[in-house]
Amino acid sequence: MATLKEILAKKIEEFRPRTTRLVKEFGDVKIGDVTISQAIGGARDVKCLVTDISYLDPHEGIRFRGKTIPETFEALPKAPNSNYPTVEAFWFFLLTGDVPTQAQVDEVIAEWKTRQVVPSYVWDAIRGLPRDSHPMVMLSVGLLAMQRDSKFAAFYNSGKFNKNVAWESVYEDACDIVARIPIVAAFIYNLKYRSDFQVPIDPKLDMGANFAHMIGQCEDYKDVARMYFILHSDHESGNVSAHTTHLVHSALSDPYYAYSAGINGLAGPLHGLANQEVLDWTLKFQEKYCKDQEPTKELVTKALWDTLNSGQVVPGYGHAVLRKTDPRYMSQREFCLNTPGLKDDKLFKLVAMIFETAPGVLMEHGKAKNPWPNVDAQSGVIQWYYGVREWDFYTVLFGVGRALGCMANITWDRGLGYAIERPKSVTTAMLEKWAEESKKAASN
Ligand code: CMX
Repeated sequence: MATLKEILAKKIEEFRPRTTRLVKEFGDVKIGDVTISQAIGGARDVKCLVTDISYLDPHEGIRFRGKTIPETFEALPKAPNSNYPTVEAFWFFLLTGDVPTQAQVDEVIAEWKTRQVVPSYVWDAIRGLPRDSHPMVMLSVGLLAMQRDSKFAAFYNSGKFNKNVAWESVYEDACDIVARIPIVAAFIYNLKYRSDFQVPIDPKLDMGANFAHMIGQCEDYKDVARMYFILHSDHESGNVSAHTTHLVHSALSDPYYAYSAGINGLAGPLHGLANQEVLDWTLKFQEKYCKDQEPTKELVTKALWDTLNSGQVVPGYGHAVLRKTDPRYMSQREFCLNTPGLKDDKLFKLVAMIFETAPGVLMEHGKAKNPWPNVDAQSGVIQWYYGVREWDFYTVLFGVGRALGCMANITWDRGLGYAIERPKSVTTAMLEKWAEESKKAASN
């Protein structure tokens, strides 16, 4: 049986001529124009990134390797006694586009075990931070501390660096990072919230199950972890965490530098930190409005307007690309509705009420192009229900999942030899000149 790396090597070899031909023969073909509002407004919709790992359609939502979320869950081999695939099966699929056999999944699980040794100086680096540092700072520092192990950096410094095979050492780092990041995340959780009660990995368990085990969670949480990491893995290339990772790696900074930077972007409240903000908003709402009464749509409406009128965003709603409810939201909602206990949970019911109310309020407010919920509007309530109530940790969970997409993408970036990223900037005076010229041309 060919290993994952051998399968990947064959796929990259086969794929390369497609990229080379596009650049060589069709390099001048235009795929879009850039407007002044795109240049000033965060490059929204500018088509200048390429990935085949996932694609985000504004109306349909995400497809991983051509498959929707339900199709992905359906197609992949499942974890033992579970309706969900293992993260390892998903990793194989994300990297190659092939649905792995059970034997191939078992091989990835076994291989990750060999990579799960985190050097003790990583723990020292994290322990050296003030205990009230944000867990995303701890994750970013933990990743950077592991950089000493980078096989890509070692290859670059070996004097034998060769562009054609550079992807192989990125792949090695990528596998090390995805295998180790849940262990680092569990360490941070136990350090911060369980009085440094550290639990060793259980070599019998797959990644999701092992994460549940390490943070002292119940049997049912194993599926929560698997589902959560898969859903948060990838959202095409333009989001801040994926794009940052791609950008930093394009300078041939190794995967540790690149993903530590990606994590720093994920920590922004308009991106991954929104999951912590959603929980914070919802609990503050309960505290302020529902001490002596049950929540109602009228109270939720009032709280939403209070947020908007104070100039803040409603966390968990809106998206730069999506123009409908995020299927990652729906997938988690379905999980809640199918989980006895959770479907009748007070907080879940409140989140469902916000889902019924917020889009109307945002439409009336008239600013957000997409008034529908994104992934972050639903994820915290599941963690809360299972007892992971330290909501400043939620973005770390996002970061564990996002590692899969970012690492798969930069492995392919090197495989296809993507160039250092370097868009061109212009000055405001240039924009004003072009604006005047276009006005004149229109009036002639
Ligand atoms: N609440 C209030 N206002 C919102 C809003 C929301 N949820 N979503 C968008 N808007 C506002 C924007 O702030 C912007 O206002 P200004 O014109 O004053 O700058 C206006 O509506 C237009 O924005 P947009 O084009 O609809 O959205 P953007 O592409 O600029 O931003 C996003 C997208 C996600 C940052 C934005 O919708 C937002 O801030 N949402 C809340 C935070 C959040 O949930 N982020 C998580 C996204 C998913 C993820 O990455 O994890």
